[in-house]
Amino acid sequence: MSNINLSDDTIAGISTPPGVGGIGIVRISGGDAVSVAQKIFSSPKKIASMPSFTIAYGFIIDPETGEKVDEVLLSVMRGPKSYTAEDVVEINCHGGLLTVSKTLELAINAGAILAAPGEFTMRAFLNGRIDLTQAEAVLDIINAATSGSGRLAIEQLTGRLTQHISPVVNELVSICAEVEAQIDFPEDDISPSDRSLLLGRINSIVTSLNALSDSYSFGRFYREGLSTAIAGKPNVGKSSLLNALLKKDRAIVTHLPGTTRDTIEEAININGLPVRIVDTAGIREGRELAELEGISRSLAAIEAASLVIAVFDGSTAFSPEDEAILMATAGKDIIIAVNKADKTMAYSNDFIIDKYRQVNNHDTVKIVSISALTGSGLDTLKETLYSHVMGSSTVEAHEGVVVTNLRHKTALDRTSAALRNAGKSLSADSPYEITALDLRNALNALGQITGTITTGDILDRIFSDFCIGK
Ligand SMILES: Nc1nc2c(ncn2[C@@H]2O[C@H](COP(=O)(O)OP(=O)(O)OP(=O)(O)O)[C@@H](O)[C@H]2O)c(=O)[nH]1
Ligand SMILES: [Mg+2]
Repeated sequence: MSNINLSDDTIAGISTPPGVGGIGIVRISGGDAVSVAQKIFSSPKKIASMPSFTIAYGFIIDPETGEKVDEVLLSVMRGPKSYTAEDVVEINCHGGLLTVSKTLELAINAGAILAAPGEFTMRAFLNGRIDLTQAEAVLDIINAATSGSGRLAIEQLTGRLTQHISPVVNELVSICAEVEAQIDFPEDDISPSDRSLLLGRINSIVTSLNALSDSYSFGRFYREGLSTAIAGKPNVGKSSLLNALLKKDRAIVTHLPGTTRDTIEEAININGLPVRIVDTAGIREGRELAELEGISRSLAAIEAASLVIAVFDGSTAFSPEDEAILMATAGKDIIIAVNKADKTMAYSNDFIIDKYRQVNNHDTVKIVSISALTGSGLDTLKETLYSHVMGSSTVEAHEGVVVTNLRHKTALDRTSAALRNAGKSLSADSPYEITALDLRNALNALGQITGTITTGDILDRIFSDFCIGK
C-alpha cells in the first residue's frame, strides 16, 4: 500500500481478478467518480440523477471515436455510504480482459488516476469508515483459503478485535491520566493503597492482553494452515495417505521402498480448517546420496511441523525402523496412523501404544487405524486432526476473539512488556515520569492495532474524562 495518493484524486481500478469471467468490474471512487463515468457511459439515464444504490443499463463508449466498447450495468453509491466513503461508480462489463481494461483505460483518459494496490480500502480507512484491523481483515477475506479463515476475517472486519480492545484502551488512558496528574500535582502523592490498586489494574490488563496474544497460535492455524508432516519408514503408505486426503494422485506411489525423494506440500480443508500437509521421504538407513538428502529433508519437515502423522504399516511386523520413527518424533504432537487396515494386522494398537509410551511421556495417545487404499478410517483421522487443533487452543478463554495477524500480536506483546515496566517502576517508587512514560509506550503500542490512537487523541481523552482541578 505504498505510494498512496492522499489527494482528492478520483481513482479507478479493475476489482475482479485477471482472466476471463462472467463479468469484470471497473470501480471508480472519488469526488469526480460520477462525472468521469458519465464521459464514457451512454444511456438514457444521466448518472448524476440516479439515486444512490441504483443500477443503470447502457454502453461504454470511447468518447474520441464514438465506438461502443461494451454493454454494461453501471451502479452508483454515493459517499459517505459507500465502500470508500466517497462517491463510487462500479461498471459491470462482460468478462474478458479486453473490454474491462479498455473501460479502465477510458476512465483514466476521462480524468481518473490508476488506483494503487489496496487504495480503495486505504481510502475507507483514511476516511474513517473502517479501522486498521478492519482494513487488514478485508485483505484476509480476499486471501482466505477456507470457510473457517473467512469467518475469522469477517468477524475482524466487523470490528470484533477493536471492540475487545477499546475498553482496555479506555482503562489504560484513565490509569495514565491518574499517574500523569501526580507529575503536575506532586503534593497529592498516591497513597500506598491507591498505588496497589493501580498495580492491580495494570496487572489485570496484562493478563487479558496475554490471553489475546496467546490466541495467535490458534489464529495462525486459520490464516496459514496447520503444518502437518506425514512421517514413517519407507513403503508404509505415506504418499498414498497424502493422495487419499487430497482425493487426487499428487504423489507418486509404488510398491518399492524409497519412492518419495523430496518433500511435497499440499493444502487440504478439514471442517473449514486449512491444513498444510507435507509428504516426506521414508526414513531408514540411507542407501544413496539422493535418498540421504531426502531423509534429511524429512527430518527437517518433522522438526518444522506443528503436528506429525506417524504412519506405520500394520500388516508387517513392527521393526527397528518403526521404532526410529517414534524416536524421531519424540516430544512432538503426533497422531499415530496404523495403515493397511484392509490387510491382516501383524500387531495390535495396544502394542504400538506401549512402544510410543517408552519414548514419549504424553498421557493421551492419539491412534487411528486407516487404509489409504480403501479410505477406511480417514474420516476419523481428519476428526482427530481437527480436535487436536481445537483442543490445543485457548479460544474459549477470550470469548472467541482470535488474533490472526502477526502485527496485532506484536503490538499486544509490546503493550504487555511496557505495562510490566510500568508496574515495576510503580512498585519501586520511581519518579512518576518514568511510570507515565511506560504507560504512554503501552498506549502507543496498543493504539497501533486499530491505528486510531495518536498523541493528540490521548491528550484530548485525558482532558475530557479526567477533571484535573479536582
Ligand atoms: N493394502 C494396502 N496397500 C497400501 C495401503 N497404502 C499404501 N499401500 C501400498 O503400499 C505401497 C507403498 O505406498 P506409498 O504410498 O508409495 O508408500 P510411502 O510410505 O510413500 O513410501 P516411500 O515414499 O517409499 O517412503 C504401494 O504399493 C501402495 O499401493 C493400504 O492402505 N493398504
Ligand atoms: Mg512416498
